[in-house]
Amino acid sequence: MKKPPSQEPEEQLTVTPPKTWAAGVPAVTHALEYSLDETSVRRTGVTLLSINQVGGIDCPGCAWADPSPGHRHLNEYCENGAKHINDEATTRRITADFFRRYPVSELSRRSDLWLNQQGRLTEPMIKRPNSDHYEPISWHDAIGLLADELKALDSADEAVFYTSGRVSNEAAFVLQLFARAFGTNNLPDCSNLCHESSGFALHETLGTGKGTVSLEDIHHADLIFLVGQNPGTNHPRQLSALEQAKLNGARIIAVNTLPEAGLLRFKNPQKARGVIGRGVQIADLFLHIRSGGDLALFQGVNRLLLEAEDARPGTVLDQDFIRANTSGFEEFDQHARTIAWDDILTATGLTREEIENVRDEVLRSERVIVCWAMGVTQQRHGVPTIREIVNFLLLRGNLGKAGAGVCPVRGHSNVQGDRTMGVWEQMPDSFLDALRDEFGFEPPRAHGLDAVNSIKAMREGRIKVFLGVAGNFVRAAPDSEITEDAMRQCGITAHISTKLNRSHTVCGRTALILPTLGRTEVDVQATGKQFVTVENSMSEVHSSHGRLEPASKVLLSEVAILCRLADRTLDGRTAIPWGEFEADYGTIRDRISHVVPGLQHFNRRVARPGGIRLPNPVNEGVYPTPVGKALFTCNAWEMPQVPEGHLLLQTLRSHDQWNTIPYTENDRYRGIHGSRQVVLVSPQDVSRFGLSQGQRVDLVSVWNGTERRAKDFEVVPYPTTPGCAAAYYPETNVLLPLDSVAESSNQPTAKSIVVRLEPRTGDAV
Ligand SMILES: Nc1nc2c(c(=O)[nH]1)N[C@H]1C(S)=C(S)[C@@H](COP(=O)(O)OP(=O)(O)OC[C@H]3O[C@@H](n4cnc5c(=O)[nH]c(N)nc54)[C@H](O)[C@@H]3O)O[C@H]1N2
Ligand SMILES: Nc1nc2c(c(=O)[nH]1)N[C@H]1C(S)=C(S)[C@@H](COP(=O)(O)OP(=O)(O)OC[C@H]3O[C@@H](n4cnc5c(=O)[nH]c(N)nc54)[C@H](O)[C@@H]3O)O[C@H]1N2
Ligand code: SF4
Ligand SMILES: [Mo]
Repeated sequence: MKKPPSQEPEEQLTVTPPKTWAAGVPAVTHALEYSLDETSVRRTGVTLLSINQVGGIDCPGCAWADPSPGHRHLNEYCENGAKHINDEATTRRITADFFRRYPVSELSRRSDLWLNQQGRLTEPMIKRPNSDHYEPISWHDAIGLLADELKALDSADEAVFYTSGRVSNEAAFVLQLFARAFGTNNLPDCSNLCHESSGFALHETLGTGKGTVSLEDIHHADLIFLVGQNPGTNHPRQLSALEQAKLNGARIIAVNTLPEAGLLRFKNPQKARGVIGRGVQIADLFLHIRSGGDLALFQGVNRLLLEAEDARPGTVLDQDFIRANTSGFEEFDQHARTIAWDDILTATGLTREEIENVRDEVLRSERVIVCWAMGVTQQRHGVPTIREIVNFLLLRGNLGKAGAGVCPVRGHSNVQGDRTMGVWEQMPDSFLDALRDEFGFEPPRAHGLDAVNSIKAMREGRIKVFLGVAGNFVRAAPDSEITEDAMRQCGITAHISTKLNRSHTVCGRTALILPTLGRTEVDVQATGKQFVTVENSMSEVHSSHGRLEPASKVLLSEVAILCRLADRTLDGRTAIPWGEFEADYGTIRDRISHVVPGLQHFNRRVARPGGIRLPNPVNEGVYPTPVGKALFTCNAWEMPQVPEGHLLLQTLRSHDQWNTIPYTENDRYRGIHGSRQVVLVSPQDVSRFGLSQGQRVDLVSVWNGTERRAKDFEVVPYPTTPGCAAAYYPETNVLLPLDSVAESSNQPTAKSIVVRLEPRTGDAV
């Protein structure tokens, strides 16, 4: 067993020029270095070779899709996939001794990196009221205690069940079934913080919340937009798909506030030309946009397309498509022509010529795909921006045909599947009716609490029980200090987790750690070895089979913990066969077949190599909106108000982290090493504010007369758009006000925080 470090790392910041290409050999070497540091050679080999293979382990990293079964490489994973797998497969262990040694008060001051480095959790632990230590507890007592707390509530709505997209379909289905049979829709999830804006906008305009494209579509598109996403770091195998598209003649337009390495050039480590050659240029056009300017950009492009149609009627817009499949074109057309060019140019920071170049690329392309991620969704105008992207695609009939469509690029490996399984605080009545018919109980109909509203309810003392599954709520949520206070108001906080994180150290009066199997591990139940299923960003549902020996013999699977908890809490109040579900996950899938449209005969169909592709009605030419057509919309925006002397800060991921968990202090592609306490500022702003490289500053966010502070960051001059700054999440979540949310979706605006930089000497800039 490897020994974890006992001290926090003490490195110095060094800065080198940002990289201009992604992946290639250094990426592979780097992944192996990380693997071998964390695990043994044998465990590394076993896990890596089975990642993303038919009958193997689904990568627990991002939700990017796998090539079809006949087209997979022997190494069908990226550098970061290898890191995520090995972070779970580590041979380091946390035992009861660890918790005897470290009081919770000390653990709560440790860094996220250090907590994660301590290794896998191995046995259930409890922190009792008035104690500062976790101590061991049996599974029977731990689950019984949580069940008793739930049963003692005055209302089921005093409980909250948070989950991340790391859990399987089976665990997600069981979780939501339990919550609803118990009587609440309080099912906040990481999607509330991630692609909620996409779901809202797509539902409203297309009648379905999911992306419409497949990998094949990406390969055969003529033009692909990458808007507000960093594929080199966050979806590295997307670069292989983009490479393929380029070899087939596609053009790519990247829109970002940062010139990310993966947007510029890709060296594919699986191909000789990627190892020794210059690789493939990714973006043909790079638009260095101002933060939040994407809505204005697409409005500008749309207006130019309408004017091009005026000049050459019948040649630009797909009039037949618009007539047959859409509604609201006339209003949209009128509105689009009223938007002032000056406003578009100010909001985007681009020149008119750059936007005209986009129009020209579009006019040359029959099949267009727009991909986007957090740069778009985590904005005040995230929902209208995506609606405008839909307007853009509808104008030329770029939906419901091969090589075209919408591609919200999902984060967690099963975040889309969790929603399909009913993990959402606002599931429609059709789903709740199906649950009722299948299981014979009446699910609650009132919408539950999402992530932001859960924090508000906890703060007000309205939540007594918090159960977190597979995430790190305290660090993922905005306004860290407020969120931590809110958690401490709960009577009991419990977490089903694989590794130690900050949420375990910010406790209710009582706290439970319920350690669980990871996706890489063999899961044996009463009827034998089990597998689970997940759904990727392209609506493909397939199986994942754990291969490794569990980190401890004591671990239970997520499904087992949830089924036992449900059984003990509901005391036979429903006829749901929790024991059968735990013994044989196939019986859960049978019931999913009856509840979730598109998954009929789930067990039989998922056994096929490649699994099941869920139908998307848009690809059948069906738009299940209230009017039965895709909707054009008129979208208004206001410029974010950034007072003089302030910047718009985005909080983002480094190359070496998985969400709330940094793996190291480095961000290789951006040339930052040895520290995450950095703020990236454009050279223009560095000189405008009289700052210098390496200067220490506090970041102070201002919001409705209140201030929040993140202390002691070093300034790094970086080619971000002037007026915009960037710093890492979760260290800067303390700056993100709980009330600063996207319109309609209530998603925190993690890419748009108004800040000023205050030199540590105390003089404000
Ligand atoms: N290695 C690794 N992979 C991951 C994750 C991880 O933490 N580590 N997390 C997973 C998860 S859950 C998710 S949701 C995804 C996230 O994937 P991304 O969305 O790629 O992640 P972020 O780091 O948040 O980066 C957002 C990008 O948007 C850009 N941006 C910011 N503001 C704007 C803007 O106003 N306009 C435009 N056009 N661009 C802007 C930023 O410069 C950055 O390139 O990644 C998934 N994959
Ligand atoms: N400021 C800011 N905040 C953000 C974002 C941002 O860009 N900026 N991004 C948001 C986004 S997109 C997301 S998705 C959220 C992510 O938020 P979460 O999904 O809540 O956070 P993670 O960091 O993925 O959770 C890590 C923990 O999951 C547990 N875990 C890992 N694997 C397993 C498993 O197999 N089973 C179980 N039971 N537990 C497991 C481990 O204990 C680990 O410590 O953060 C959001 N918050
Ligand atoms: S691209 Fe995403 S799913 Fe694929 S191997 Fe990398 S992290 Fe895993
Ligand atoms: Mo996410």
